[in-house]
Amino acid sequence: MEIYDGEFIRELESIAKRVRRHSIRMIYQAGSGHPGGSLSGTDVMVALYFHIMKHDPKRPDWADRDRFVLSKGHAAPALYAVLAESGYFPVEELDTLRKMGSRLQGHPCMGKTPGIEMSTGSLGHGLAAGNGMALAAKLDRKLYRIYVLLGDGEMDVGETWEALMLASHYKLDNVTAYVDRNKLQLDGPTEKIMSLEPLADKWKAFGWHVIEINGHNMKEIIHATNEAKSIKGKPTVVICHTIKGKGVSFMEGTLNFHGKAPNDQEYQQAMKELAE
Ligand SMILES: Cc1ncc(C[n+]2csc(CCOP(=O)(O)OP(=O)(O)O)c2C)c(N)n1
Repeated sequence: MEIYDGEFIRELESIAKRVRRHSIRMIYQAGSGHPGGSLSGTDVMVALYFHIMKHDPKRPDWADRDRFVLSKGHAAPALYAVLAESGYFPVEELDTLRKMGSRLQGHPCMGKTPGIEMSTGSLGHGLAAGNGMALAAKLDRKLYRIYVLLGDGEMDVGETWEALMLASHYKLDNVTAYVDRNKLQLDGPTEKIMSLEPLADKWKAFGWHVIEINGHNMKEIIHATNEAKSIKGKPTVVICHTIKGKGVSFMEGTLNFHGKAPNDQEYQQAMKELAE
């Protein structure tokens, strides 16, 4: 049975391209930001907001909505672009990224920006926050689900491992974590700075159901999430193999654009590559 063929997947891919263009334009105009991790996490966020999640941009505080936490908060441009494309606020507002008085600060701020569920940016807290939301859902007998996107470098933060233990201890099967496994962090490869492998075995040992996918393949993201929804009694992690800077040739697989805006020439080239 293949219900995700053709048009539907192409539409998601086209939204993802648009989101990538927004991210690059926003960072270029702001003169600062994190292109690499925004581009690698884009496809998961697009699949979540444009297919998987139950949410209503007109009612960001709807009690039964699914919740998304961008634990790797520096990828905020991609999340803002996804929220704007969904209808949480005008697309034109994206051009105010990192400006004084803007609702779109360098890292997500709850209560300030419609659709932002948790303030993040200081790495390591997102999964713990998502666990809290998931426990609340269980206590209130609500069916909403929690989705959390983590960076792989972010997993160096100890609090993440406490959150892994807590989620399985409390059988939080309403939590799905995604690890943006682009194998690069701020200033080097993850395996050189603080090796994570065997990463899947570690999540398993902490009591999680583990799925590994190509994190740029919409079908795989959707199938993995459907599998996660069917798993009872334990949380699921989807380890998403990705490419830092995905979609812009000279940003792909490099540390150079972890936290640096493109210059004029790089911006023109990137937009050319991301054109429809
Ligand atoms: C607690 C904390 N320490 C350091 C930083 C600075 N910082 C921002 S992004 C980053 C690297 C994160 O790597 P990863 O999670 O792999 O991000 P990605 O490659 O997906 O962008 C660091 C160290 C931070 N934001 N928070």
